[in-house]
Amino acid sequence: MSANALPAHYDKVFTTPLDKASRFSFDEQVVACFPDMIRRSVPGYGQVLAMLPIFAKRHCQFGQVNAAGKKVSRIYDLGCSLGGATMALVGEAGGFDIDDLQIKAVDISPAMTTKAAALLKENYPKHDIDVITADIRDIDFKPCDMVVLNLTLQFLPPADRTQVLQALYQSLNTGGILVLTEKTHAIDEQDDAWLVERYYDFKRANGYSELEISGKRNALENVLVTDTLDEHHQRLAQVGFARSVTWFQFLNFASMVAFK
Ligand code: GEK
Repeated sequence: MSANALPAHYDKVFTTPLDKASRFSFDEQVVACFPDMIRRSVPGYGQVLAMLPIFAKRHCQFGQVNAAGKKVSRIYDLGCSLGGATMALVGEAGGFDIDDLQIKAVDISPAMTTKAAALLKENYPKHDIDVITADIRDIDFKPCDMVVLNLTLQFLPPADRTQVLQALYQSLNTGGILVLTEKTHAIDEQDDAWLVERYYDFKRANGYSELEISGKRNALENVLVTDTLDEHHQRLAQVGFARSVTWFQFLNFASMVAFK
C-alpha cells in the first residue's frame, strides 16, 4: 500500500527519506499519528498502561487535599504526550471515584498538551486533571502519591536525569511509588544486538518498512539516549529510593517501580 492510501492517523512520519540531519521531535506531524506510532513501536505499551491503575489502587493513600477540601491522591504523569497514562488511571479499570485522583499531566510539547487537554476534557470532563505545558526539569513538584515517567526520562540529557529523580523522590509521600518505563540497552554486546534486531523484527511485524526503521533510528540518535537496567536501579537508589524492582520487560523495553 502506498503511504498516501493509509488512514490519516497512521504513522507515516518516516515513509519518505529524510535529510540525514533531521532530528526527531514531538511536533504536529507526530501528534497526529501518536497513538498509532506508540502502539506499533513500543513493545508492551498497552500492558504497561493497563497496570497503572492497579498500582495506583495499592499505593494511593489520599494524603493530599483538593480545592473542595476532599482528600485526594495527587499523581504526576510526566511526559504525558496525549494523556494515555492519565486515561488509564482515571478509566474504569482503576475503580476510583471521579474526584479521588488529582492528576497533573505535564509535557514540554505544546502540540501534545493542546491535543491532550482537548481529549481529556472530551472524555473526562469532571475529573480533576490539569494539563501543563512545561519542561519537567523546571517543575516545583507538590507532594504526591504516585509519579508516572512512561518513556520520558530517556529524552532528557543523561546529566539531567538524577536531578529530576531527586526532586520526584522528595515530592513523593512515604508509601508512594514512581513507575519508570524506558527503552534500555543490555551491557553485553551480543545480548544487546539480539534484542535490538528482534525489536526491529517487532516493528517489521507491525508494518514498518526498512526505510521507516532506519529513518527513525537516525532521527532518534542523541535524542533518545538509553541506560542499562542496572544504571536505572543504581540512579534510583542514589536519589534515595530504598527499593526498586523491574516488574515488566519486553525485548529492550522495561518498566520499573521504585518505592519510597
Ligand atoms: C504515554 N508517557 O503515552 N519535559 C516534559 N516532557 C518532555 C520532556 C521534558 N523535558 N522531554 C520530552 N518530553 C506517554 C509517552 S513519549 C514517548 C511519552 C515516545 C515529552 C515529549 O514531548 C513526548 O510527548 C514524551 O515526553 C515522550 O504514556 O514517544 O517514545
